[in-house]
Amino acid sequence: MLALLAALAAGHLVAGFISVNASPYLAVGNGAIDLTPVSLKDFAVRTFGTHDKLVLLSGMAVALVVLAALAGVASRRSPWPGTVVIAVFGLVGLVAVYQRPDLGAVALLAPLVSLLAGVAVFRLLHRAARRGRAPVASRRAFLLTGIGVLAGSAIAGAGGQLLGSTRDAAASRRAVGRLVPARTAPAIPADADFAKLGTPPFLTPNPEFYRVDTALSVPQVRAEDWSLRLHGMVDREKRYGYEEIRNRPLVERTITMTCVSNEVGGPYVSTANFVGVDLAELLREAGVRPGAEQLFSTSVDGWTSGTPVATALDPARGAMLALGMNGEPLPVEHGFPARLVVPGLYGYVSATKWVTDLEVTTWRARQAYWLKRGWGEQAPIKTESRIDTPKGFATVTAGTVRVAGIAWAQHTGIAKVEVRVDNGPWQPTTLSTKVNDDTWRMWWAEVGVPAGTHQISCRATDNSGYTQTGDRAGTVPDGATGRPTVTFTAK
Ligand SMILES: Nc1nc2c(c(=O)[nH]1)N[C@H]1C(S)=C(S)[C@@H](COP(=O)(O)O)O[C@H]1N2
Ligand SMILES: [Mo]
Repeated sequence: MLALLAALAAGHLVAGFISVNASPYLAVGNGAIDLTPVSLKDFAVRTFGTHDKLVLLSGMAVALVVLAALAGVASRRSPWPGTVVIAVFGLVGLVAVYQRPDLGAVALLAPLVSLLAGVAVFRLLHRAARRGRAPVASRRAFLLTGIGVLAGSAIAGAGGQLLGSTRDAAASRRAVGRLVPARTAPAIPADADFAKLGTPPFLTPNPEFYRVDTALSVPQVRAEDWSLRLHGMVDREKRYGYEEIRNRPLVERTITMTCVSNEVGGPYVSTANFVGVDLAELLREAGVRPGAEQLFSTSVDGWTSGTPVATALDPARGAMLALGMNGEPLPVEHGFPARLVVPGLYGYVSATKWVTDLEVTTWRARQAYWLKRGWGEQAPIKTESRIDTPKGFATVTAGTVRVAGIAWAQHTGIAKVEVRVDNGPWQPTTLSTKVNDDTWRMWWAEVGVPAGTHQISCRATDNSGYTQTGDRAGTVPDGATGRPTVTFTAK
């Protein structure tokens, strides 16, 4: 177990000079995420929510420690079982780092050093444990070597962490300063939410904005190192730097983002003022060739997404290359220095964070990350609603009960929301003041409820006349449907 610790710490130290993602432990975790079948990923998100990554890392730690302990026991006589096990761990780390699209060959040094350090330390400890005939002498030698290994590992691990953090994006983000839009979004009216009646606030504060991505360690990209390449089926290939983009006239738009993994009633929906440039403008500068279908975007960590070119080009859509969010540069976990935001499309087909490459292409030529894993190619956000008050299994006073929540139908707009108690008649609700059709709408109502246990459900109707279906569907392949229902008790 000590040799394992030494191996991981040595790898982490070397990764500190190259990239945290070269750290063998993180690389193996990231590899595991990419290999996870959709059903298991869905289960993990459902069960552990945003703690899914912590659960994965802890699970890996437990598995490694158990295997290392068994290998140690098996090595009582000969050092070979332990040597082989630690070398196999090292090889797994090498493969995981090799597979990463964002790391060059130099990054292989981290798992390589990890492997060598693991084997060397294990042999050293093994020899110390068996030195001399007297058990006391060997115990003392082992203890001293063990303490040395422990101290060395702590220093190496902390050193790697420190080195890695000096290369992180936080300082670069602070240096960006204020991003001043030439065209600001209209101010949010006071009655755009019913926060006092139990809905979320209209704009989601950045720390509360939902977060979904496959990155175990948040990609650290400094604005000064960032560039965006625009190529493929275009007349003129382009490359933009951060200053070039930020010095263009910036626009600000209020947009509600939604994740396709959001279950009915789920939390993966949030709203922000995004600041950036029109994606359509960049595409027009490059000159999109006829026959182009897909805007294939790639993140610095290799994650990919495919957006219909027609949607990205539509001036009425307002697709953005965003640099800022709610008056600040994008938080690092939301894609600093730059990301895509396309109103009306689920995030996995539109919202690439840490975006560095845009390729104009066809659907046949390229398959994006989640498309390869069984999710849909086309994924407009479905008209949905959520009940925020009362909470599930709450106890309220019988009589008049206040119900409040949100509804969204991005790019179409919400026309009305209705509620009903048990299987009673649908009743109207009061809608908040509209901000724009790309954002959620809040609603509230008062309903009469006698004492007892009841269910409240709601349904939204959008501006196309469509009323959200009561048919339940899961999130795979293109978004959940069904009516949100809350069970509560009136006394
Ligand atoms: N690089 C990268 N970008 C990504 C993802 C990802 O896994 N990696 N996930 C997408 C998904 S599924 C969603 S719903 C949105 C979430 O954006 P947020 O975390 O800022 O809310 O980002 C999208 N962009
Ligand atoms: Mo998502």
